[in-house]
Amino acid sequence: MKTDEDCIFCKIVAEEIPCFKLYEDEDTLSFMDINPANEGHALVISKEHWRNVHVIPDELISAVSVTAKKIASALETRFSPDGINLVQCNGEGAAQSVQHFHMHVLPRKSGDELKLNWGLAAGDMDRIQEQAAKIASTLQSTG
Ligand code: DGP
Repeated sequence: MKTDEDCIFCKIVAEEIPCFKLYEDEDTLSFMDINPANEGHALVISKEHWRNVHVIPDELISAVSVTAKKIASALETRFSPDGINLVQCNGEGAAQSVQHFHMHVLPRKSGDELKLNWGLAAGDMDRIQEQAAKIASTLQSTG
């Protein structure tokens, strides 16, 4: 499998650093974002290291999309947000900060005025862990 030893997401895939895991299958992994733009902000990544949309193989971007749909459904069931964005950033001008293909699953509140460049503020880890447990249990009960 293609990996990059300097990549933080490859280290999460290799379990060298921890994450609040929501779901995994052969090709994808989903976990909570530790710099959440909103409550319940989750990430879906390809396990293989591909930098962006321009290079990731079709079957892996498809697999990431299917997992993102699954996570979005669990967020919808558990938290009933006012909306959900799927966001995927490529390149400096698009505010891509981690150079490993990933999709953001972003619950929205009406009027939150979330901007695409939402910044990287540290989240409350206890709160993120609590949300992760709720989402993971919803995923288990809904398949
Ligand atoms: P982007 O800026 O689109 O490349 O998104 C990268 C996201 O990854 C950003 O919202 C913060 C998040 N992130 C960065 N480092 C870590 C980490 O070590 N663990 C987790 N769970 N998320 C991370």
